[in-house]
Order: sequence, then structure tokens, then C-alpha cells
Amino acid sequence: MGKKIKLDRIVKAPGHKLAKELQTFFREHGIFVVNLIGSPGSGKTSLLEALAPLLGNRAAVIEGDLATDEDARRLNKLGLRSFQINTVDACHLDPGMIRDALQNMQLDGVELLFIENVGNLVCPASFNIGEDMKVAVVSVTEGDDKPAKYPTAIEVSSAMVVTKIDLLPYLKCDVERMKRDARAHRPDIQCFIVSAQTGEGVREYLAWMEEQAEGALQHQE
Ligand SMILES: Nc1nc2c(ncn2[C@@H]2O[C@H](COP(=O)(O)OP(=O)(O)O)[C@@H](O)[C@H]2O)c(=O)[nH]1
Ligand SMILES: [Mg+2]
Repeated sequence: MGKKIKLDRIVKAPGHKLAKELQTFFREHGIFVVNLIGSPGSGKTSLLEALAPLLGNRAAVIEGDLATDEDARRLNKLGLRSFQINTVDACHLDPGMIRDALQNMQLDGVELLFIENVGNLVCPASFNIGEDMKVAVVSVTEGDDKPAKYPTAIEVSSAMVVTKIDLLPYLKCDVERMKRDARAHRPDIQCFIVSAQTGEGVREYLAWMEEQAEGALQHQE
């Protein structure tokens, strides 16, 4: 059976220190945290749906949306334990919301925690919510100029996942340009070309993330 999670310290941490405390908390409990950022409809939840059968019980999700618990329900239905935060009118998640979510979650045995941020390529890029890495999710249907137009989102992201690649035959979208522009803003960014519909690229993305998680946890030992 997995580890028992105690939350005392992060519950008591003052607001301005909370992101750091969350990071320490996750590291101490061997949980690697990925903050998914991207526009509304870019395919963040669908990517998690595609990952769900590969993840099983070792992963959990915190979902951030202004309203509804639709995304958490979509993932729970697939057996990926998920907790929904409603930010009402806030355009991004903050560390206090993550702390509150953790108090309502069962984290025993969790090694990977995904946080799907509020759909928005601007505000979520500026806030650390205790994650190990941000990953930008950008779809081919949004147009190939988006990595160039949202440089901060790219600069803060360790990886860019280009989704909905199955729709490429129907669109004018230059994926090579997306990669080029992303690398111009962040030379070491990892690019994954994915379809949540067909599953293309999903295993490669997961394998890379697991490598990163392993590296981060070994580094700490
Ligand atoms: N064809 C195709 N549609 C996708 C893919 N990923 C997401 N979608 C569709 O795009 C829409 C928005 O996806 P969703 O995952 O809810 O986006 P989110 O708002 O970023 O979480 C839904 O209608 C999905 O079915 C994909 O890889 N291929
Ligand atoms: Mg979603």
C-alpha cells in the first residue's frame, strides 16, 4: 500500500511561502507535479484522458475551471482520480487553491500529479503553484502562430505538446514553425506531437515525463 500523506505543514504555511512549501511537500512525498497550461479547448483534458489507461493508480489530477466539474468527472470516469477546483472568476490557479484541493484528495500511492490550469495562455504562465514543471498544450487548430504570440507561456514551459495532430490534413498549420518558434523562446523545450484521438505520441510524452520525474526524485536523494 502507498504512503500516508500528512498535510499539517502546508496547511499552516503563510500565503507568500506556500508555493515553496508545496514544492517541498511534493518532493518529500515523491510526487512529481506537472502544471498543464493552454488555451480553452486546446486539448488538456483529452490528453489526460488519453494518458489515463497508461497511468492507473499512480497518478492523480487537480482540475481548474471557472465553473462545472465536467473535466474531473470525465477523468474519474476513466479511473484517473481527479479533484475539481472552481475558480469562479479567477483566470489562473494559485497555491492556496492547490493546498485546499490537497486536503480533499486521497494521495496515497500517487507518484505523478497533473494540475490542469484554467484555460488561458497568459495568466497561468506567471504563477508557480508548487509544480516541478509547466507543460504548454497547444493544438494545431489554434493556428501555428501561437508559440510566437505567447512567448512567456513557452519560456516557462519545459515541454510543448502540440495536440490534435490527426486534424492536420484539414488545416493550414506548419508544425515545424511551431517547434522553431518555441525553440527560439526556449532552446531546451521538448516538443511532442500528439493526438488524444488516435493516441499518436502519447506514450512518448509519458515516457519523457517519467524520465524527468525519476531524475528529479534521484536528484533529491
Ligand atoms: N480530433 C481531435 N480532437 C481533439 C483532440 N484533443 C481534444 N480534442 C477535442 O477538442 C475539444 C476540446 O478538448 P478538451 O480536452 O476538453 O480541451 P481543454 O479545454 O484544453 O481541456 C473536445 O471536443 C475534444 O474532443 C485530438 O487530439 N484530436
Ligand atoms: Mg479541460
